[in-house]
Amino acid sequence: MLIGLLLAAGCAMAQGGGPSDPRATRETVNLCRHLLQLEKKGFLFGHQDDLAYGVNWRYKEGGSDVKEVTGDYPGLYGWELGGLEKDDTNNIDGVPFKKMKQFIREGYERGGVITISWHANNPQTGGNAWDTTQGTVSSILPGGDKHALYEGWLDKLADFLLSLKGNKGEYIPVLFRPYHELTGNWFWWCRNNCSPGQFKAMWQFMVHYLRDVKKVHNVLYVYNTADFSTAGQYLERYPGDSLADVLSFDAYQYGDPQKSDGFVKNTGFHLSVLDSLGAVKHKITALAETGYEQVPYADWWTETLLKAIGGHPVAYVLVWRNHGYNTTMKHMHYYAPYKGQVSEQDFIKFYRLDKTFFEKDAAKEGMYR
Ligand code: BMA
Repeated sequence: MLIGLLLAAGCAMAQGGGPSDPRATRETVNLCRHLLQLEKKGFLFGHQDDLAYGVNWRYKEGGSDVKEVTGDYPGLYGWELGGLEKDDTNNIDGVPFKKMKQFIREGYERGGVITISWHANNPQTGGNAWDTTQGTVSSILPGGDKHALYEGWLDKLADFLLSLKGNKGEYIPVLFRPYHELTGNWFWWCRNNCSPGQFKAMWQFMVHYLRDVKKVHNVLYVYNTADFSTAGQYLERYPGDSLADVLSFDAYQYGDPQKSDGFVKNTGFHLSVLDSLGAVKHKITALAETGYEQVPYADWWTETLLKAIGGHPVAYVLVWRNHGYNTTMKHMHYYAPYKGQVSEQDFIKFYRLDKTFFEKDAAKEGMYR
């Protein structure tokens, strides 16, 4: 039995396509393989904070704007850990961590997939994730004066990840997307705040600490950039194939897609770079965050987003959260339609396509089997 398992694992490694963690749990290995397979047929549709709140509701049993429109939940759920490092009860967007864990379990048990981001505070200054004080990354590296503090944050992260268990006691696999949009200039881990070497060292330490010290083996690591212009630039801060499982980027629609095809063209270009890198490295590819705030163009789903994705083999596409009216921003902040929203009908069309996998399709696929 053991020899059989070892041979199977060896075989997966030889063919490529297995997770970067040689000790990944069975469900994590299966999820990794399935996502790679899925890319040939279509992609999971994801939504941030889907089960917690929507444009016109908050914490309602069974609530989901996506489900209200399509009759089905998204195939992928995005959750956010900002605030966990401070032992806050709620995350930075007001989601209680206790509830988040329940939502994660519910989505997983129905067959959905989980991805997690982390807008962690600036460990050097105590400011928020958008505090770009120079020197922060070097301060948390081994030997840095905030290293011990940061290790404590990783302890909390590990506790969270290891607390996610399914009905049979198995760990729930998570697509973890730390240090996201790393080619931007707006977070403390971004390109303008550290050298490629420092970024890689930070990533290497995190994975080593979670895997080897904390024994976290239910994670697929998502490498995630903002804009980039060449494959070389995309990979400049890539930590290595043994430390990442998904190649992804974030891209949003701004302006009117009927006047400019910039989003379709740029996203298509970025995806073509990921296609070739993914094929060579046997890595999953994804559009990890996207959307058009308030979706004011009625046909955005099939006429813009779908065209941007084109024939590119992406495993998932996630749109950001349906906050509703945002008092800080002083406008409506949402990315998925709700009942009565102008793009509702087009979203239903998008839902019905063979290549979009919402939760019922994901469950049929059996992402963890
Ligand atoms: C941003 C906005 C913010 C939010 C942050 C982290 O895009 O949605 O309101 O706090 O993401 O989720």
